Amino acid sequence: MKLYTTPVSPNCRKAEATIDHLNLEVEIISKGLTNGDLETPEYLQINPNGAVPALEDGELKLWESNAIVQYLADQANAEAFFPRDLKKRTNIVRWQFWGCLHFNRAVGTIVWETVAKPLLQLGAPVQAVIDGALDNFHRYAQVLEQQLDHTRFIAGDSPTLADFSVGDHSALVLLEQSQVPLHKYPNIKSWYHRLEAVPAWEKTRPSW
Ligand SMILES: N[C@@H](CCC(=O)N[C@@H](CS)C(=O)NCC(=O)O)C(=O)O
Repeated sequence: MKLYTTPVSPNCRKAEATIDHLNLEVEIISKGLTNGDLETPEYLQINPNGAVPALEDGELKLWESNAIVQYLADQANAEAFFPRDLKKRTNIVRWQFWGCLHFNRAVGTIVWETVAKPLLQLGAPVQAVIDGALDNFHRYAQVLEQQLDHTRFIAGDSPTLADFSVGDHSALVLLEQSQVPLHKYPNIKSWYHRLEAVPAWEKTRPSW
């Protein structure tokens, strides 16, 4: 298998950490985000969206990071990480959808403005965009905060795909300049730190 990634991308970290966590043999191919690498005809054959991550396994060309990590977990028969039991699995998938559509979208917008844009020299943060995303962040953070009242990770006391998916922005969020108001959500803050201490997650921490 081959995984196409780029440094500092939360979606790519999620896939790389899953590979490491499950001890899978996958060739990692690094692509530039802004140098045209993702727009070549060859790469668009792999991911017509011109985005990373993308996975190749023989004839299969798979894009969308949550689909990729589910595929990887099933390759590894990772019962604790992505159970085949329908109720347990659906719970995890539910959090992945929720992250993608709600929580991570809010978090991603905030850290894009406050961290990624300055880092990539793509212009100054736009406060109105940050404020709009903060409204959504508060709405959905309450849900996660409550979920983490009694468990160390989202779906229980050990990490699952739910944590790798919902927590994929951890490194950016935990930077002081991120402006993500974690002081109001102590469970989420502790959970982000707990996730950062999972060996596979630690190993894939971006270097700035
Ligand atoms: N929903 C997609 C998002 C993929 C995505 O937007 N990746 C970013 C890097 S985090 C990217 O490749 N951006 C380049 C671009 O959109 O031009 C996923 O989960 O894989």
